[in-house]
Amino acid sequence: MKAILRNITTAEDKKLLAVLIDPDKMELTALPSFIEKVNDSIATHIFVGGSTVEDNVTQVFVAVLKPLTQLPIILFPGDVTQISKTADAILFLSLLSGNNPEYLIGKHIKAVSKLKETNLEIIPTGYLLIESGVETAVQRVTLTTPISRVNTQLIVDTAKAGELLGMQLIYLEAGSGAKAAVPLEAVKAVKKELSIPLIVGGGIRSKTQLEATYNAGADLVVIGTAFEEDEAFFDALKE
Ligand code: 1GP
Repeated sequence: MKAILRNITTAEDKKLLAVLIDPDKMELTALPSFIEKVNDSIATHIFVGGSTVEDNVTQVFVAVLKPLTQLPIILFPGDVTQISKTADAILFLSLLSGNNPEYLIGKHIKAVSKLKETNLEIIPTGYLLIESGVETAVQRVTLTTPISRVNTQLIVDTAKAGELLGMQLIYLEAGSGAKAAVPLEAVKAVKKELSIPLIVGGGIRSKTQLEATYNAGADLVVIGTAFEEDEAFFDALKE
């Protein structure tokens, strides 16, 4: 097991927080001051990615970002065009909640030749989109239907199938800017079944919600929108 996955897997009670930066939503000029806030916060990881980033913008973005932080930079790509050599790792995501072969295995095949040219740590990750009230960008781009938020059994079985297929992480996603985050009941039920780390993201906007998500069993929480909208949220989390 390589360093970044080992660090997530062995974190035990240490609750991990990834700040998600979407290169499509942040100007390069705004990056240094934003990263200063990230470095000074409780964040443990930086995720970079988005559903609709223009071709090759991510490479430039990560090259500017890398010297600004000591935190591990993990690609969270919406597409093959978001692979950047300068990052530390990549979540090799398979969208297990949907039936679109392109997002289950198709894009992965296209990524292989690009990944061979990098030293990125590749982390196989089962990605589950959970219904969050409104249509999300992931849903639009992948043309898949999320799992019903009340169908806890299907969420658990899908996550477990991912683990049995050899995924190293499971990511429960409500979608960026989701109105409703992943139900805590689903987080609890999935955590009970899994022996690999659990990532939860989408629609988490307060310290109370963050703590509740950790208490339900998330090992790593991903937050993007709440930081984008109000950088004071970094300080609120420290209090
Ligand atoms: C989206 O889970 C992440 O992929 C983060 O979502 O932007 O709603 O925090 P938010």
